[in-house]
Amino acid sequence: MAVEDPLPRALIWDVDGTLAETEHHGHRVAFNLAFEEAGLPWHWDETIYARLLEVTGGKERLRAWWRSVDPAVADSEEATQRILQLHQRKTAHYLAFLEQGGITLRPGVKRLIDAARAAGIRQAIATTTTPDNLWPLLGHEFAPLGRATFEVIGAGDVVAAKKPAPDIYRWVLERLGLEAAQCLAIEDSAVGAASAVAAGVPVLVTRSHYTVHQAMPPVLAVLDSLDTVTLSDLSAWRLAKTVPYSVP
Ligand code: XBP
Ligand code: MG
Repeated sequence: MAVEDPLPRALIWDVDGTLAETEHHGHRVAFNLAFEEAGLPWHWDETIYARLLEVTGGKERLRAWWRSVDPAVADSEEATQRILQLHQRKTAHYLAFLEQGGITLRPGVKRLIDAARAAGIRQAIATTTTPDNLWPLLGHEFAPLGRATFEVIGAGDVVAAKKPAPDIYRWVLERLGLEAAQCLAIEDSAVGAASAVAAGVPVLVTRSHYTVHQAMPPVLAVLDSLDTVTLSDLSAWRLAKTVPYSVP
């Protein structure tokens, strides 16, 4: 289907790395605190974490790590329980960082959302992160509307197959009642962009701390920040790249 309107009907936002730089001083440090607390000799430095980010979802990331260090135990019931406990503690540490105001929106995000809203463009979220991680960020950074800034929020385990599977984008599209080509996804990573592309949603990439060197799938544009992006830019990119985005 050709893109008919130059402006998208909805923006679908990724969270980690896109709305905010949450991984490096946020999730990664929170995982390491949970490991220390549990007496585990694990530490995810920047190099290890960059590789682990290929696996989306914290629980899934823990399982992938466990398989690499102790494959005989990693898929046991005991490991499953341990992963749930570690993930709960990691979430608590991450929430503490958010409450302390240590994680804020990336440049240009709020301005673009405000401009889009003023132009009647709907806002949604498609993320693999745990919903609890969202509420303090949205409450602080999008006050006074808070989470109501986003009409549809698809997060965490609402779909079984996380990014790069298209499921979370399909879940959000269904609730928006829009077709993929009518929307624009904003992502920071190759796995996130692949998820949107697989659902047929055109993508704008704003690269983040861990994704600057990643090779991206076919997207409208790859930027280092949304700082100077305008609604006219969004229209121009969408019109220039009509052909690859037929609905699968
Ligand atoms: C990024 C992720 C998340 C976070 C951790 O998701 O992979 O898993 O690293 O979140 P996105 P949880 O970029 O799609 O927002 O530990 O809560 O799963
Ligand atoms: Mg991301």
